[in-house]
Amino acid sequence: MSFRQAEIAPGKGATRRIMKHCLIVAVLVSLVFLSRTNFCDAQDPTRTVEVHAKRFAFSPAEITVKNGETIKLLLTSDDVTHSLLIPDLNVNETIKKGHTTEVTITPTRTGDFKGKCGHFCGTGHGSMVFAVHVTGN
Ligand SMILES: [Cu+2]
Repeated sequence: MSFRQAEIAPGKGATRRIMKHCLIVAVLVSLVFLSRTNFCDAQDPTRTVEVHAKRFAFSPAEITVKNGETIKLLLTSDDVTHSLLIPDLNVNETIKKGHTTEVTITPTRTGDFKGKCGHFCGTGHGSMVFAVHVTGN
């Protein structure tokens, strides 16, 4: 190694180290960004609806949403543990008393989607139904 190369080499190494660190930071920033993005529900909710579960009904018991609209449901229980199960919209959330469960839905087709309580909560459990009506734009 000549004197000149020895003089240059540390500078190149430092540049490589800085570039490597920048690359690592860029990858980490990308991972954080990607982890915060839910591609199924990429939009911000246009509406928030509070839904109360109480033996033996949901209130409201039905909601109407436009196809493609993103809405956030805030689920709370006024008595015991319930759940909201809407299989066709991929909703399956436990609703515990004293805790608000958030679920965001973006229907991609029109129709009436039936939901129900999926957690046995007493004799009237079978009548705890919910419906999401998805209308065209
Ligand atoms: Cu129930």
